[in-house]
Amino acid sequence: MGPKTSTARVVRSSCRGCHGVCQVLVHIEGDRIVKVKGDPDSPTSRGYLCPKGAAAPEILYHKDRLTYPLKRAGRRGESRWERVSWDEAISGMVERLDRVRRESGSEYFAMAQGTGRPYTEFTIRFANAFGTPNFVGPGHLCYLPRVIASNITLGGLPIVDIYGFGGRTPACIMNWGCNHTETGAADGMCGSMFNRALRKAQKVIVVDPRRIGPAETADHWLQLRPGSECALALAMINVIITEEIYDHEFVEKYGFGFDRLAAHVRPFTPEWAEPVTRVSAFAIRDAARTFATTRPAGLQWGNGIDMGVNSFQTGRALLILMGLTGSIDVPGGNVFWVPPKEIRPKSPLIDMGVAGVQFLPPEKKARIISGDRFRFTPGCHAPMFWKSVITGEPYRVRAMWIVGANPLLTLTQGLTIERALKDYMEYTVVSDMFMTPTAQLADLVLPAAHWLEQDDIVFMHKIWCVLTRKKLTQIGETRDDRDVIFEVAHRLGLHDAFPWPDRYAYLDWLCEGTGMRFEEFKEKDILLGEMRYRKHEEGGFRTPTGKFEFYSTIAEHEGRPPLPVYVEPPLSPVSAPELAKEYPLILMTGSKRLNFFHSEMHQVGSLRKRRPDPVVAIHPATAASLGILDGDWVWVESPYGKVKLRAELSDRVAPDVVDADHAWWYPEAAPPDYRWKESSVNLLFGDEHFDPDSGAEPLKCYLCKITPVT
Ligand SMILES: Nc1nc2c(c(=O)[nH]1)N[C@H]1C(S)=C(S)[C@@H](COP(=O)(O)OP(=O)(O)OC[C@H]3O[C@@H](n4cnc5c(=O)[nH]c(N)nc54)[C@H](O)[C@@H]3O)O[C@H]1N2
Ligand SMILES: Nc1nc2c(c(=O)[nH]1)N[C@H]1C(S)=C(S)[C@@H](COP(=O)(O)OP(=O)(O)OC[C@H]3O[C@@H](n4cnc5c(=O)[nH]c(N)nc54)[C@H](O)[C@@H]3O)O[C@H]1N2
Ligand code: SF4
Ligand SMILES: [Mo]
Repeated sequence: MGPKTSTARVVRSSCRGCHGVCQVLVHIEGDRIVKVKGDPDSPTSRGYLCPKGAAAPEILYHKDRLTYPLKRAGRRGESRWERVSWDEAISGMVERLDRVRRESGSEYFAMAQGTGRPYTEFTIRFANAFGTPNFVGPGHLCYLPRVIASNITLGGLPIVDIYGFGGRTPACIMNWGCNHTETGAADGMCGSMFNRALRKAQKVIVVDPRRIGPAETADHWLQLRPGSECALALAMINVIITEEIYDHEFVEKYGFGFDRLAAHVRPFTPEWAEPVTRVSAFAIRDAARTFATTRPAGLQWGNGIDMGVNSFQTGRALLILMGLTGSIDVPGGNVFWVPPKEIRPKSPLIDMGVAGVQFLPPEKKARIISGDRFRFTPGCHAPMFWKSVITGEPYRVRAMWIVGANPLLTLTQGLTIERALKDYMEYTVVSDMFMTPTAQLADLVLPAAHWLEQDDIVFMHKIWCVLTRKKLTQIGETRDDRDVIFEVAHRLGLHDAFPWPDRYAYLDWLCEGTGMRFEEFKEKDILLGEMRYRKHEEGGFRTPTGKFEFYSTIAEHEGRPPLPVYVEPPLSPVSAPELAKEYPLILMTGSKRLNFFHSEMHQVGSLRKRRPDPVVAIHPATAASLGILDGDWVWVESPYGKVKLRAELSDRVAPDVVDADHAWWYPEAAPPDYRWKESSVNLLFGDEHFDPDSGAEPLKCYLCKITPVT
């Protein structure tokens, strides 16, 4: 770094290295961003900064950043590109999309996105305005199972009250299939604030097949068999009802269908659950008692429950635990944050059905590729979508726009996706900050702005506050995705859905209630909502009965089980004992790592240094029996594929469970492949097992075998 100049300054902003609720201080010298630090005065994150946040300048200025639009020059996937102007890029795109719309109909265009990002409401808005129901993303295996279960049960997704505006944080925290120590700012809260709440709690229960950080000091660590969590939850419900340690007042006043629940769970005793979950009946009883009697209690859940064939029902069972213990919307329980009322909610212009469940209207449902196979899932089920591009059934989409996703790596069926993009899709646009194996198969690649290049009002998770983000620099010709979406929408004549002249007018409109334009509002840094608890005491819950539905009337109406039932994972030692003889290990994948964000940041030196290779954690005894030493390269093989990772001997997993990193590619290797097929664990999954409600896939409970690479 050069000497400090007189133009050195520090600007407050908010990080977006992950789902982003950490406020940061950005150090700028001249026109160069030199450092990002945590903001000690931030009420959301209190100075916390993870390595991804600290690496922001390194990412921003990375030599591999895409800095101007690229048009395919050679054959598709040949990695020959020609630089074009933005005007040429967008004109070409508009012409193609318009042609597809005129010739075939708007559903022949698909919009794809990865995880939730700052522009999410715009990609969905664009798809809706264009008229396509085919919105494709990873939601079916991330977050959506929990969102749907929550909407159906109590009209919205409750969040653990770790910030404690009602004067207290939870006395008991049950941390279930979630690892905030590594995942930082997921689900609208900062991981370090979650850890602080854990330290303050009298009792901590961790439910995780791995001995994660918080399990070390927890009062109860239930090391369940991956995929068996619904059975465990049912047994806890059984204990809490049988021993009458539930919150009678909440159940009687605000609950619906309690008696039917009580009858339903009678057979699901801890003794029933013990062989299913591998957690002793004693430990289940003990933890259930702690959770029900140490109030207020908060239940923090995560991806551990999203990736199974039973995810929706598991979500329902966990919500029932929250309801039984009267934790809903009480200080220190599981609450609904109240965002600042001066800010308009960002709206994706989506069709909302009963109780906030996003049922598509019949005419759209009739046109969506995935039909109504997964009753509760909005958008198009990704695995069905990619398959349809190859088979042409029920029809073949002709063009797509992938904004911020790397589906070759992060979804299953990467080889199908590769073929679909390479050989069948007529026209693909990818917007990204970097070239990726997916972007290499596009016809047009658009360079996206990094968060240090974005002006924004930040409230993806609609929590208790709104943050501001500031555009502090400009690298090459990168553009904010939302500006590009605006321009494409306007040129396609979609003015009804995009009535603002540009995105800044939209930002002004969002903060109109503050009496400020965005330029002024930007300087506020943060705006807090005014928290109110027990909102159901006035208005009830947003469900058909107005109650907390232990018994789901919506599920019943849709012909789905109205009370949670346990379903064994399709590939497990129990359901597939013959297969398990050849593939004896239970495979968990995608436990997130602090230094990467899915397939992102593998090209960032300071982050890659912390984990240079993809890793699979194996119990030392198992490794010894296989002749594997710590650090050896090994093959991880399922009936569907085989990938190479490095063994890490770890007694954090059970002897027959292994835990493999997901979304690995080697940005330093040659394009267009970057050796992505070598180590991407998502190549190990078949395409026949889905949760019938949410469409989720069993990415955290599969079968594999491991052999040394010789
Ligand atoms: N086996 C297994 N697979 C998993 C998981 C697992 O646990 N196990 N986890 C799943 C989960 S939870 C999710 S959400 C998905 C994530 O799936 P994805 O969202 O596809 O994953 P990423 O690698 O984060 O992002 C893809 C691309 O977005 C680009 N990007 C980042 N920010 C921006 C931006 O602002 N604009 C644009 N245009 N591009 C941007 C990145 O450079 C990257 O190339 O993966 C899922 N895949
Ligand atoms: N550093 C970093 N942060 C991230 C991300 C990232 O890629 N990197 N991704 C972001 C995204 S999109 C998301 S969705 C969140 C996810 O955040 P988390 O929910 O914390 O994600 P995971 O690490 O996938 O899974 C959490 C835990 O589930 C456990 N688990 C696996 N199988 C089972 C099971 O069968 N039952 C139970 N009870 N537990 C199980 C795993 O051992 C793991 O400890 O993180 C976000 N934050
Ligand atoms: S946890 Fe997420 S928001 Fe916070 S510093 Fe890290 S990357 Fe940024
Ligand atoms: Mo996710």
